[in-house]
Amino acid sequence: MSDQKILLILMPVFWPKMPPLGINYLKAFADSQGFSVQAWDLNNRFYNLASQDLKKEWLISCNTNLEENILKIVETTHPKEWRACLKAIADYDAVGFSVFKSNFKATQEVARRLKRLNPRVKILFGGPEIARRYFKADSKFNPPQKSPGFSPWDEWRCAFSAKGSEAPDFSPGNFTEFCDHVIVGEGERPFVEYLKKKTLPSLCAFQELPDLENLPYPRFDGLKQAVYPRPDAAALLFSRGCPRRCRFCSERLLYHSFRRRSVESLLDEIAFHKTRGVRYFVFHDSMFNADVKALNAFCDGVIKRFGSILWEAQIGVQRGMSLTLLKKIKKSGCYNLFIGLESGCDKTLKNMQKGFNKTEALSLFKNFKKADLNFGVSLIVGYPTETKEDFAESLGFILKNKDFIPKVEQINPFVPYDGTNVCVEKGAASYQEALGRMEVALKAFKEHGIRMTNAFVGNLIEKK
Ligand code: B12
Ligand code: SF4
Repeated sequence: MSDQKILLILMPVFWPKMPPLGINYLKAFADSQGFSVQAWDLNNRFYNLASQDLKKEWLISCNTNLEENILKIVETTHPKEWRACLKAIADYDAVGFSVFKSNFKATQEVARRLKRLNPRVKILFGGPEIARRYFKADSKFNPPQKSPGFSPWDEWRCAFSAKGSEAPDFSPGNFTEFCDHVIVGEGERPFVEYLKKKTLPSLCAFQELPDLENLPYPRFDGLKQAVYPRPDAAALLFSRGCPRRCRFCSERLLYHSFRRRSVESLLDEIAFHKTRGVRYFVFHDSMFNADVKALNAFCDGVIKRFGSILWEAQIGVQRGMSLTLLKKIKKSGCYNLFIGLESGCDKTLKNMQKGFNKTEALSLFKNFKKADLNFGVSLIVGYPTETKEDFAESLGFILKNKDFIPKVEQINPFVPYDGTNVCVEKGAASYQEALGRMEVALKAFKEHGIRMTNAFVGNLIEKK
């Protein structure tokens, strides 16, 4: 048991529709180790207080303007609530923030204020934006060189400058002013180490649990599902990481190793959610079918224990996805799958290191149709090696096979992500050209009656 008061926070702006997994997984793990910590979803709390117009803005991804101003907006529209909230946070001994690109600005600002209100409070930063900044500085981290009087910020900067790269940009302000410990990647181990020792190195990177077999799942103590806009839905994780190494992918950078939970534990979690009125199960795995055998066992387990449940997930084109398995997936209640196709051109697929070709993709899509499974594909246009001819081939593949591709779920121009290793070749499409290709594709999809998910069209393009 810790004698410290510990709080985990998710600041706005973030997707507000379901309880977030990050802080709640950390809480569940800490609880299982005998510690008592609180998890506050301030994103949801202030989303619920927002006006209808602001709520609409909240749902727009990459809404840079909102991301930069959200704290000001919250303070202006709900000053009393915000002041009380800040005061309550400052009363904790340690506060861990879950940091995404979309809440980075607000998180930094709150952390800075907390340090002013209570200089003794320890502040921890973890989450995907921290991982991105780690890779931005250097994908191969050098052990910090310690000398007396070194601050964590110096250690951090020194480690990166030793590699000749820039220190991560935590501007404005000095990092040490407001953050004591930075956790890159999976948080459970370093967080519990902090609870046990009341300290940590200034930077902990990729200290992963050896396996997730019986990883305690979030119980959302006392939290009513009704406070979320989708009260009948819950997010779940079967696995963390991805065994594939697609060049452009930022997901594969979040965890070093691919691990998954036991089927039994996942089924128990589903049973637990059913008692809370949850009907829709949304898997947040990077690649839900990375372990095809486990997927098979999951479907068998669902059918045996519940008959069927309503579920959706993101999968890859993968060998072993037999028609028998697809029919089982359907029988277990799957209502939608999101497939990372990315291109219909073999050269581009190879350059992306996707691990399959278009013939394999098409054969899987045809079997989806036979199994009556609903799905959509995601596409990237203007990948750095994609020539005009490659783009035409990719688009042609979608149009020719529209009877087997029910929906384009997501389409975006290629955007490089820190830490990924995309090779830019001579003659590569510029971002402007990529945007142009997206317009051409959208027009063609419309003309050919191909369905699209509007919210995911160009959703990685920064809105100013
Ligand atoms: C499902 C998902 C969505 C869903 C639902 C969002 C949701 N409610 O989570 C939807 C489709 C809506 C979505 C939308 C977007 N998403 Co999204 N999404 C995901 C995905 C696949 C899973 C999120 C999840 O539940 N993870 C599981 C939990 C357990 O992991 P976690 O939160 O990272 O927490 C762990 C660690 O990070 C760490 N940790 C986290 N916080 C803290 C705090 C402390 C103190 C410590 C010690 C540790 C720690 O420990 C936790 C447990 O191990 C992730 C990628 C991924 N595989 O995680 C992307 C991801 C979060 N999305 C991302 C992005 C960019 C977006 C979009 C902007 C665009 C898009 N099209 O994807 C929009 C933005 C929406 C919005 N307005 O906020 C990026 C964020 C990058 C960044 N630098 O912030 C990610 C990381 C994908 C990626 N690799 O680039 N997304
Ligand atoms: S299969 Fe998907 S999650 Fe895995 S590396 Fe490729 S793009 Fe990333």
